[in-house]
Amino acid sequence: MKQLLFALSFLLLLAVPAFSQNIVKQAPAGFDSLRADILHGKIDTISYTSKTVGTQRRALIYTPPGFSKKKKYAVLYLLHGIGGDEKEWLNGGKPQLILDNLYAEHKIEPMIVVLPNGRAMEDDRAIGNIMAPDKVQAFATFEKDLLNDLIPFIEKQYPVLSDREHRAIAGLSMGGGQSLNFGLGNLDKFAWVGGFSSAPNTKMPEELVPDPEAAKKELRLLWISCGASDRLITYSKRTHDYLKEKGVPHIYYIEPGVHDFKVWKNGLYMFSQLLFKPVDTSDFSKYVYTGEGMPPISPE
Ligand code: FER
Repeated sequence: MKQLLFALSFLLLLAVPAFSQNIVKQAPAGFDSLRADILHGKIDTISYTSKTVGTQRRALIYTPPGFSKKKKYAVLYLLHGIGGDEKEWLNGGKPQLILDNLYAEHKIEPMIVVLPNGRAMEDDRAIGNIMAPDKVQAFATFEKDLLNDLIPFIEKQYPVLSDREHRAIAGLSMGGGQSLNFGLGNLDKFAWVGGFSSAPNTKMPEELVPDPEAAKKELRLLWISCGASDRLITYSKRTHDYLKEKGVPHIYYIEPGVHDFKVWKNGLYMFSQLLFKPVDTSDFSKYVYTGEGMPPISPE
């Protein structure tokens, strides 16, 4: 009996590393540190005419290391939360360092990242009562600004591939809700969609994905992640539950954490590595958090 137990625990010891090798890991320490020994992308501020709002509107744009006007790039539209503006990711998330480091390790495809201001109204600053109804409404209005004003501007001014297969949208919180709403609502425009800690502006699942068969056919990647201790997790969970019921492939990644940039930066780190590459949906089950601080969550 003792021998049997010994043999069994030995087998188990062998099995644990083999199992965890199949799990996609979170961002390692240093993923967001400035490295002096590598090439860096560039951040510029752009200004575009918005017919939707009737103003000139600002956005930031990150062009990757080695950017050349002679090449053509895929584009990721990366959206901020309710308390932020086009600079929120830059101030809180250091996306340029995360991406620079991933390029240095050949882990991502070349892409331009556009950081818009997702509050489409005349005064789009994150001041006063950020929860005021007109300000919240402006996050929905941004769908028109994005599709009719910003995307055409980017495609005119930058060397980008303009088909849906080369256009992604992702965001944090209000921007996560926007990404799910706009991405899934415009499958002819976006093949890659990600919501990090998506907010209550996320449409109800039946409205978000009224035609699961179309979503299955058109989406290359649908990413939904959230911190396990974020009180907004219900919006990700209800979306995941519906998608699972309807058999729409997606990654549902729950990690320890709250409603903050630790989760969003890791979301960008993991999501960006999947973009604009062949996708095997059978790999989606490898996105399970297995580190300390949380019991493993079944991908079911
Ligand atoms: C809300 C709670 C949170 C809400 C929006 C948020 C519009 C957004 C949070 C964020 O973007 O960080 O009730 O309603």
